Amino acid sequence: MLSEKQLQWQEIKLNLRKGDQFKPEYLKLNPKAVVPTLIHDDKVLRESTVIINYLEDVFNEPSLLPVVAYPRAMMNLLIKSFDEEVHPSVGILSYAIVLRHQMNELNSPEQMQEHFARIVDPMRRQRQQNTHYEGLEAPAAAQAVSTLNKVISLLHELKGENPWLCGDIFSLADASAAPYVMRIRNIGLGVLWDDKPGVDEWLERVIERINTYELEDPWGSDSFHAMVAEHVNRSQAEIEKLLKERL
Ligand SMILES: N[C@@H](CCC(=O)N[C@@H](CS)C(=O)NCC(=O)O)C(=O)O
Repeated sequence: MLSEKQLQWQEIKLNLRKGDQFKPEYLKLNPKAVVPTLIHDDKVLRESTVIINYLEDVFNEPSLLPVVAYPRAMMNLLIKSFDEEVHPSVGILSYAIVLRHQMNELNSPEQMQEHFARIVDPMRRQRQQNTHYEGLEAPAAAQAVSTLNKVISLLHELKGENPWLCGDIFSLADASAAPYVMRIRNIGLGVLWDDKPGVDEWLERVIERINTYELEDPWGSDSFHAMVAEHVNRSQAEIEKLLKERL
Protein backbone atom coordinates (compact mmCIF):
# COMPACT_ATOMS: atom_id res chain seq x y z
CA MET A 1 0.00 0.00 0.00
CA LEU A 2 2.81 2.38 0.91
CA SER A 3 4.51 1.70 -2.43
CA GLU A 4 1.25 2.00 -4.32
CA LYS A 5 0.89 5.46 -2.82
CA GLN A 6 4.54 6.24 -3.60
CA LEU A 7 5.26 7.05 0.03
CA GLN A 8 8.54 7.01 1.88
CA TRP A 9 8.62 5.08 5.13
CA GLN A 10 10.87 3.65 7.74
CA GLU A 11 10.36 -0.01 8.55
CA ILE A 12 10.98 -1.40 12.02
CA LYS A 13 10.90 -5.18 12.06
CA LEU A 14 9.84 -7.14 15.13
CA ASN A 15 11.05 -10.66 15.78
CA LEU A 16 7.79 -12.41 16.60
CA ARG A 17 9.53 -15.72 17.38
CA LYS A 18 11.56 -13.96 20.07
CA GLY A 19 8.53 -12.12 21.48
CA ASP A 20 9.35 -8.50 20.50
CA GLN A 21 5.59 -7.94 20.17
CA PHE A 22 5.14 -8.36 23.93
CA LYS A 23 7.59 -5.61 24.91
CA PRO A 24 5.85 -2.93 27.00
CA GLU A 25 6.79 -0.13 24.57
CA TYR A 26 5.19 -2.04 21.68
CA LEU A 27 2.08 -2.94 23.70
CA LYS A 28 1.46 0.78 24.17
CA LEU A 29 1.15 1.08 20.38
CA ASN A 30 -0.59 -2.22 19.73
CA PRO A 31 -2.36 -3.61 22.81
CA LYS A 32 -3.18 -6.88 21.02
CA ALA A 33 0.55 -7.54 20.56
CA VAL A 34 0.35 -8.12 16.82
CA VAL A 35 1.91 -6.54 13.73
CA PRO A 36 1.52 -4.33 11.76
CA THR A 37 1.34 -0.92 13.41
CA LEU A 38 1.63 2.29 11.39
CA ILE A 39 2.76 5.57 12.88
CA HIS A 40 1.95 8.57 10.73
CA ASP A 41 2.31 12.18 11.92
CA ASP A 42 2.34 10.96 15.53
CA LYS A 43 -0.88 9.06 14.97
CA VAL A 44 -0.85 5.35 15.77
CA LEU A 45 -2.84 2.97 13.58
CA ARG A 46 -3.32 -0.76 13.91
CA GLU A 47 -5.27 -3.53 12.11
CA SER A 48 -4.21 -3.98 8.45
CA THR A 49 -7.66 -3.24 7.08
CA VAL A 50 -7.94 -0.03 9.08
CA ILE A 51 -4.42 0.91 7.97
CA ILE A 52 -5.04 0.41 4.24
CA ASN A 53 -8.30 2.38 4.44
CA TYR A 54 -6.53 5.16 6.32
CA LEU A 55 -3.77 5.31 3.67
CA GLU A 56 -6.42 5.40 0.97
CA ASP A 57 -8.25 8.28 2.70
CA VAL A 58 -5.15 10.36 3.41
CA PHE A 59 -3.32 9.69 0.13
CA ASN A 60 -6.21 9.37 -2.29
CA GLU A 61 -4.17 9.63 -5.51
CA PRO A 62 -3.84 7.23 -7.27
CA SER A 63 -7.18 5.89 -6.02
CA LEU A 64 -7.50 2.23 -5.13
CA LEU A 65 -11.29 2.33 -4.83
CA PRO A 66 -13.67 1.12 -7.56
CA VAL A 67 -15.99 4.03 -8.40
CA VAL A 68 -19.09 1.90 -9.05
CA ALA A 69 -21.05 0.89 -5.93
CA TYR A 70 -21.36 -2.88 -6.57
CA PRO A 71 -17.67 -3.64 -7.29
CA ARG A 72 -16.83 -1.47 -4.31
CA ALA A 73 -19.18 -3.54 -2.13
CA MET A 74 -17.53 -6.73 -3.45
CA MET A 75 -14.14 -5.25 -2.60
CA ASN A 76 -15.36 -4.70 0.97
CA LEU A 77 -16.78 -8.22 1.09
CA LEU A 78 -13.43 -9.70 0.07
CA ILE A 79 -11.49 -7.58 2.56
CA LYS A 80 -13.88 -8.56 5.35
CA SER A 81 -13.45 -12.19 4.52
CA PHE A 82 -9.61 -11.91 4.39
CA ASP A 83 -9.67 -10.26 7.78
CA GLU A 84 -12.18 -12.50 9.53
CA GLU A 85 -11.73 -15.88 7.85
CA VAL A 86 -8.53 -16.01 5.83
CA HIS A 87 -6.21 -14.47 8.40
CA PRO A 88 -6.96 -17.02 11.16
CA SER A 89 -7.00 -19.90 8.66
CA VAL A 90 -3.67 -18.97 7.08
CA GLY A 91 -2.34 -18.40 10.60
CA ILE A 92 -3.32 -21.89 11.77
CA LEU A 93 -1.88 -23.61 8.69
CA SER A 94 1.34 -21.56 8.67
CA TYR A 95 1.77 -22.29 12.35
CA ALA A 96 1.10 -26.02 11.93
CA ILE A 97 3.37 -26.45 8.90
CA VAL A 98 6.24 -24.07 9.67
CA LEU A 99 6.21 -21.88 12.75
CA ARG A 100 5.69 -24.48 15.46
CA HIS A 101 8.89 -26.22 14.39
CA GLN A 102 10.77 -22.93 14.59
CA MET A 103 9.21 -22.17 17.97
CA ASN A 104 10.25 -25.58 19.27
CA GLU A 105 13.81 -25.04 18.08
CA LEU A 106 13.98 -21.67 19.83
CA ASN A 107 12.10 -22.42 23.06
CA SER A 108 12.00 -25.02 25.81
CA PRO A 109 8.54 -26.43 26.73
CA GLU A 110 8.50 -24.07 29.75
CA GLN A 111 9.32 -21.09 27.53
CA MET A 112 6.48 -22.12 25.20
CA GLN A 113 4.07 -21.99 28.15
CA GLU A 114 5.32 -18.49 28.97
CA HIS A 115 4.87 -17.49 25.33
CA PHE A 116 1.26 -18.69 25.26
CA ALA A 117 0.50 -16.96 28.56
CA ARG A 118 1.58 -13.64 27.04
CA ILE A 119 -0.81 -13.84 24.05
CA VAL A 120 -3.41 -11.16 24.75
CA ASP A 121 -6.47 -12.49 22.92
CA PRO A 122 -7.72 -15.72 24.61
CA MET A 123 -9.15 -17.12 21.36
CA ARG A 124 -5.83 -16.60 19.57
CA ARG A 125 -4.00 -18.15 22.54
CA GLN A 126 -6.20 -21.26 22.46
CA ARG A 127 -5.91 -21.58 18.68
CA GLN A 128 -2.13 -21.29 18.74
CA GLN A 129 -1.78 -23.70 21.64
CA ASN A 130 -3.92 -26.37 19.97
CA THR A 131 -2.07 -25.99 16.70
CA HIS A 132 1.28 -26.08 18.47
CA TYR A 133 0.61 -29.44 20.09
CA GLU A 134 -1.60 -31.08 17.45
CA GLY A 135 -0.19 -29.62 14.21
CA LEU A 136 -2.17 -30.50 11.10
CA GLU A 137 -4.12 -33.05 13.18
CA ALA A 138 -5.85 -30.16 14.99
CA PRO A 139 -9.54 -30.02 13.93
CA ALA A 140 -9.04 -26.30 13.25
CA ALA A 141 -6.50 -27.14 10.51
CA ALA A 142 -9.06 -29.13 8.52
CA GLN A 143 -11.60 -26.35 9.01
CA ALA A 144 -9.02 -23.81 7.82
CA VAL A 145 -8.51 -25.70 4.55
CA SER A 146 -12.27 -25.68 3.89
CA THR A 147 -12.48 -21.97 4.67
CA LEU A 148 -9.60 -21.13 2.33
CA ASN A 149 -11.13 -23.26 -0.39
CA LYS A 150 -14.37 -21.26 -0.18
CA VAL A 151 -12.66 -17.87 -0.15
CA ILE A 152 -10.45 -18.80 -3.12
CA SER A 153 -13.62 -19.75 -5.02
CA LEU A 154 -15.19 -16.39 -4.14
CA LEU A 155 -12.06 -14.54 -5.21
CA HIS A 156 -11.98 -16.44 -8.50
CA GLU A 157 -15.66 -15.84 -9.15
CA LEU A 158 -15.46 -12.10 -8.41
CA LYS A 159 -12.37 -11.65 -10.56
CA GLY A 160 -14.03 -13.33 -13.53
CA GLU A 161 -12.48 -12.03 -16.73
CA ASN A 162 -11.18 -8.83 -15.11
CA PRO A 163 -7.46 -8.19 -14.66
CA TRP A 164 -7.95 -7.37 -10.96
CA LEU A 165 -10.25 -8.74 -8.28
CA CYS A 166 -12.86 -5.98 -8.50
CA GLY A 167 -12.58 -4.73 -12.06
CA ASP A 168 -10.08 -2.77 -14.10
CA ILE A 169 -8.17 -1.13 -11.28
CA PHE A 170 -5.83 -2.55 -8.69
CA SER A 171 -7.97 -2.01 -5.56
CA LEU A 172 -7.69 -2.43 -1.81
CA ALA A 173 -8.96 -5.99 -2.33
CA ASP A 174 -5.90 -6.87 -4.44
CA ALA A 175 -3.57 -5.22 -1.92
CA SER A 176 -5.25 -7.09 0.89
CA ALA A 177 -5.34 -10.49 -0.86
CA ALA A 178 -1.77 -10.56 -2.20
CA PRO A 179 0.15 -11.58 0.95
CA TYR A 180 -2.42 -14.21 1.91
CA VAL A 181 -2.60 -15.89 -1.50
CA MET A 182 1.18 -15.85 -1.75
CA ARG A 183 1.48 -17.44 1.69
CA ILE A 184 -1.14 -20.09 0.84
CA ARG A 185 0.92 -21.01 -2.21
CA ASN A 186 4.20 -20.99 -0.26
CA ILE A 187 2.91 -23.41 2.37
CA GLY A 188 2.06 -25.97 -0.30
CA LEU A 189 -1.66 -25.26 -0.72
CA GLY A 190 -1.61 -23.78 -4.23
CA VAL A 191 -3.49 -26.89 -5.34
CA LEU A 192 -6.59 -25.17 -3.93
CA TRP A 193 -6.79 -23.31 -7.24
CA ASP A 194 -5.50 -25.97 -9.63
CA ASP A 195 -8.86 -25.84 -11.42
CA LYS A 196 -9.04 -22.02 -11.28
CA PRO A 197 -6.39 -20.65 -13.67
CA GLY A 198 -7.62 -17.08 -13.08
CA VAL A 199 -6.06 -17.12 -9.61
CA ASP A 200 -2.52 -17.83 -10.83
CA GLU A 201 -2.97 -15.40 -13.69
CA TRP A 202 -3.96 -12.72 -11.13
CA LEU A 203 -1.12 -13.65 -8.77
CA GLU A 204 1.46 -13.35 -11.57
CA ARG A 205 0.08 -9.89 -12.39
CA VAL A 206 0.36 -8.88 -8.72
CA ILE A 207 3.95 -10.14 -8.54
CA GLU A 208 4.85 -8.20 -11.70
CA ARG A 209 3.36 -5.05 -10.19
CA ILE A 210 5.08 -5.49 -6.85
CA ASN A 211 8.42 -6.09 -8.60
CA THR A 212 8.15 -2.59 -10.07
CA TYR A 213 8.15 -1.08 -6.56
CA GLU A 214 11.87 -1.82 -6.25
CA LEU A 215 11.54 -3.13 -2.72
CA GLU A 216 14.19 -5.32 -1.24
CA ASP A 217 12.73 -8.81 -0.77
CA PRO A 218 9.03 -7.85 -0.90
CA TRP A 219 8.06 -11.49 -0.31
CA GLY A 220 10.77 -12.36 2.22
CA SER A 221 14.40 -13.43 1.88
CA ASP A 222 15.67 -16.47 -0.05
CA SER A 223 16.69 -18.12 3.23
CA PHE A 224 13.14 -17.63 4.56
CA HIS A 225 11.69 -19.29 1.45
CA ALA A 226 14.18 -22.16 1.65
CA MET A 227 13.25 -22.72 5.31
CA VAL A 228 9.51 -22.67 4.50
CA ALA A 229 9.98 -25.06 1.55
CA GLU A 230 11.90 -27.48 3.76
CA HIS A 231 9.06 -27.59 6.31
CA VAL A 232 6.44 -27.93 3.58
CA ASN A 233 8.41 -30.88 2.20
CA ARG A 234 8.46 -32.54 5.59
CA SER A 235 4.69 -32.13 6.01
CA GLN A 236 3.86 -33.06 2.40
CA ALA A 237 2.12 -36.36 3.23
CA GLU A 238 -0.01 -34.75 5.95
CA ILE A 239 -0.88 -31.79 3.71
CA GLU A 240 -2.01 -34.14 0.95
CA LYS A 241 -4.11 -36.17 3.39
CA LEU A 242 -5.78 -33.01 4.69
CA LEU A 243 -6.54 -31.77 1.19
CA LYS A 244 -7.95 -35.13 0.16
CA GLU A 245 -10.25 -35.27 3.17
CA ARG A 246 -11.46 -31.69 2.95
CA LEU A 247 -11.89 -30.97 -0.75
N1 LIG B 1 -6.19 -8.48 12.45
C1 LIG B 1 -4.80 -8.14 12.61
C2 LIG B 1 -4.01 -9.41 12.73
C3 LIG B 1 -2.55 -9.17 12.93
C4 LIG B 1 -1.76 -10.45 13.19
O1 LIG B 1 -2.33 -11.48 13.59
N2 LIG B 1 -0.44 -10.41 12.98
C5 LIG B 1 0.41 -11.56 13.24
C6 LIG B 1 1.45 -11.69 12.16
S1 LIG B 1 0.72 -11.95 10.60
C7 LIG B 1 1.15 -11.35 14.55
O2 LIG B 1 1.52 -10.24 14.87
N3 LIG B 1 1.38 -12.42 15.33
C8 LIG B 1 2.08 -12.33 16.57
C9 LIG B 1 1.76 -13.47 17.50
O3 LIG B 1 1.02 -14.38 17.10
O4 LIG B 1 2.24 -13.46 18.65
C10 LIG B 1 -4.33 -7.27 11.43
O5 LIG B 1 -4.79 -7.51 10.32
O6 LIG B 1 -3.54 -6.35 11.64
